[in-house]
Amino acid sequence: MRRSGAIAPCVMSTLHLAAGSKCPPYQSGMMRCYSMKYCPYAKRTLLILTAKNIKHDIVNINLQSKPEWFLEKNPLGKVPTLELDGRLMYESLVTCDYLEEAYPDPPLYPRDAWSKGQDRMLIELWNSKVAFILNKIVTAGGDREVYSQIITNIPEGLELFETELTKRNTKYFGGARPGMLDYMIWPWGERIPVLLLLWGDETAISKRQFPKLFSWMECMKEDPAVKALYINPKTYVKYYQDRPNGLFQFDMEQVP
Ligand SMILES: N[C@@H](CCC(=O)N[C@@H](CS)C(=O)NCC(=O)O)C(=O)O
Repeated sequence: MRRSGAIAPCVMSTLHLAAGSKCPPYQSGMMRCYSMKYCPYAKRTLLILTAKNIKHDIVNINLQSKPEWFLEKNPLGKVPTLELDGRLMYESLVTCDYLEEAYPDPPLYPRDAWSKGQDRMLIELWNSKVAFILNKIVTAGGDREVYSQIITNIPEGLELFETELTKRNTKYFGGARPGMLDYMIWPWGERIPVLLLLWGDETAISKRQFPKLFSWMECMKEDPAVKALYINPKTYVKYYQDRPNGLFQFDMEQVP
């Protein structure tokens, strides 16, 4: 079974390209991912490309000023979008399932059909019970009222995953190694420590409440694909704090 090494199989990554730019030349046979550095959905696809060691390039898109050529590739104008020899595919879960089928090594879903269905179901559960809410909180732009209304809903979602990890009694949802479910939910796991820094609310989501999930987060940070794409909490905080002022710092360096 092949696992990704420490070096990400990304051969090129552009600054975020805006309207009026030219699409970088496409190299025949190369998988390309149109992305945005701070998009959790695009991160899903990048995690799978990296975990499966699929050689790819990344063309980053300025989502505030989308290039005309990008809208021709994806009428929804959203990242992630995959391109392979003139063919295009979008929607994070669709692209990740495609990558799993087209590049089966290492397998990221359980073999058993029922277990695979369960993992897919849990991804959907995370989408609506955790990801959706977390997206709202981190983009609340300092509005404490919005924050306090939404924060009460997150523990209910996280509780389901704490229980699931307890039931599975494994390091990762995928067992001894991260699987598709781990990678699909990680982009929001990476943002949980951001809440504390953004809102200074230590009690909102704590290790005491969610011991299994917190230890899962620590283990995820050791995974080579996660490490290669990791963005630290301080960098997210800077990105999210500037956003409400109309400053989208897509290209900023990581905050040390
Ligand atoms: N359901 C989509 C969501 C993707 C998405 O919303 N991406 C955001 C960036 S995080 C985007 O491209 N937004 C641009 C827009 O909506 O105009 C997926 O899973 O891929």
